[in-house]
Parts: sequence; C-alpha cells; structure tokens
Amino acid sequence: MVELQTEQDQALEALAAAGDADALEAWRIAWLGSKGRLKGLMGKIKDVAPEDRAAFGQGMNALKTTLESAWADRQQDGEPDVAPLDVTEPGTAAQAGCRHVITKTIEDMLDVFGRMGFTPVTGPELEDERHNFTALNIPDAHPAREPIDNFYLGDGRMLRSQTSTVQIRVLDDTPPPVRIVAAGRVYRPDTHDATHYSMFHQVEGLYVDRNVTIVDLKSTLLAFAHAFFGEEAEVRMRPSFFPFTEPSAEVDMKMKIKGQWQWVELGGCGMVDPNVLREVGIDPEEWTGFAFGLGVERIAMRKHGIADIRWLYENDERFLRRF
Ligand code: FA5
Repeated sequence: MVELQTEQDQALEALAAAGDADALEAWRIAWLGSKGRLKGLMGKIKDVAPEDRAAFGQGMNALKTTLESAWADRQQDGEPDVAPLDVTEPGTAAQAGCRHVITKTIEDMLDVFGRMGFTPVTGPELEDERHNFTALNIPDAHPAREPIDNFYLGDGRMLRSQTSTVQIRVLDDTPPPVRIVAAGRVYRPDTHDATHYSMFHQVEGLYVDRNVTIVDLKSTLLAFAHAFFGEEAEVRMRPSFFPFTEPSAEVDMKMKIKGQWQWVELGGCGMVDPNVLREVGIDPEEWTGFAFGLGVERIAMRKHGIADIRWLYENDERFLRRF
C-alpha cells in the first residue's frame, strides 16, 4: 500500500509537469495506457499474500480512479483547440481610409490664409438668385444667369455656381472690417473634360477695411503663392471682367511643372465693386475691399501633377492613395 501511495505521488507530479497537449498524451500512455505503469502494477497482484489481495485490489482501483480523474481535469482546462498564436508571423496591414486630396488641399489653403488673418467661414450650397447674382451686381439679363449655365431647382433656388455668394452672406450680417476665407463646392453644367467638372471647389477670399488697395490684393496672392508653391513662385494679374469687382483680373501663378516654369490660371479677383458694398449697406466712400476666388481642383492638379480633373472623382483607390 505504501508503494501504491508512492506511485500515486510520482504520477501526479509527472502530470503537473506536463506542459502541453503532447506531454499530456505521453503521460496518459505511460500511466494509463494498455502497457502502462498501472497495468504493470496490476500484474504484481500475484506476488501479494492471499490475505492482502483484496486490500491491494481496492488500493489499485482507488489509484486508477484518482489518476483517471486527474487526467480528465487536465484535459478540460488543458490546451485550447486553436493553433497557438505565432506572434512573429507578419501581420495583415489594416486598411485605414485617408482624406481626399481635395480635402487636404482646402485644409492647406485655409491654413495659409488663416496665418494671414483670414477667418474661415462657410455658406450654403443651395442658394437663391440674390446671393448668387443680384447682390453681386449681376443684372437680370446677364448671360451668366442663363439656364444652360446653371443648375436651377425651378422654385427660385439654385445650386450656387460660385463661392462669391458667401461675400454677400457675410457682408449682410457683419459690419467691416471683414477678412474671411470661404471654401466649398460649386456647381455648373460644364461638359466634363480634363480641366472641367460639373462640381468643383473654390476658395473665396474677402477683405473689406479702410484704405484697402489693389497692392494688398496682389501681396496677399503672392504670399499665398510663396507659401503654397515655394518662394520661387510668381503671381500675375491679367485684366478681366467680373460684375462684382472693379477693376477685375484673372490670377495666374508661375510654378514649376515637370521642371519647367509655367503660368497657370488659378482664379479671378478684383476690388469689390462699390455697387456690391452699397447693396449690403456699406458706404463705399469709407470702405474698400478686395476679393478673389481660386479653383481648388486646378491648384491640387498643379501641385500634384494630376493631368485630368476626372480622376479626382472616379473613386479609384489606387489613384486616391497616392496622395
Ligand atoms: C469666378 O467663379 C469668380 N467668382 C471668381 C472671383 C471671386 C472673381 C472674387 C473676383 C472676385 P471663374 O468663373 O473664372 O470666376 O472661376 C474661378 C476658377 O474656378 C477658375 O479660374 C477655375 O480655376 C475654376 N473653375 C471654373 N470652372 C471650372 C470647372 N468647370 N471645373 C473646375 N474648375 C473650374
């Protein structure tokens, strides 16, 4: 009986030391298997004195039960069924989204103008004709109002065709001095080609104060060009016409494209027309201002060497992930 107790102690010690599924199975074969230690002990019954055999048999049964249930316990809380985790294996890269190149361009532009003291504001994309045309000194019969050039909803509302609408929204509510920048979508039924889309983005700037001159306009645009395209960038203003500015100009910026310096048209600008100031109740004898509207897609295309505006809106991830 003393020997059985020693056997039991040894067996349980070995079971506790079995660290994985293979070791557990080896233990089972060694102790409970058909040629295992327990079987060997059973065979010793013939060497036991006849009067002790009953006690030895009971002792053997108890030992067998103890070892079997100890093994079953280990099986239950033993190894999980799943393959062990190999932390050294290369992982699968997470597919995180990224911001659109136009969103990033707008943020960068607002950042540059913000540092020049322009406060970012927004205005609605769904507009009325007063904000899109009338208050901007665009008369009823002006060709810019043609249905073929605008998205009218038929109830007096329209999708704004330019962010200059925000000039009126701000000046209606805010007495000068005013220095704002407004970024957003605009809509025109233009035929899609490499440089035109029917929905695109503009960044509008407006500065109204005492003694604002065209020199302030040009220096603001030049400072923007330097911050955005580098110190070597230049700005050129070509005389043009917008009903809401006088004088008016197209803004070109000279930038390096594939190693070559080129002039690129980025938007329109000018001194706020006195009629616009009068419309919003501001005295043009006391206040003057400048405004500009820059095409964001054209700027992003130039900055990143994108040849076709349509690629921006095809949602091809391979293209969008480049930026
Ligand atoms: C205007 O929209 C004026 N509101 C700009 C302005 C603001 C002038 C303040 C004076 C004072 P224009 O129609 O030229 O101007 O458009 C400005 C810029 O928008 C263009 O130079 C171009 O960069 C961009 N643009 C115009 N049409 C499209 C189009 N279909 N697709 C992509 N970009 C366009």
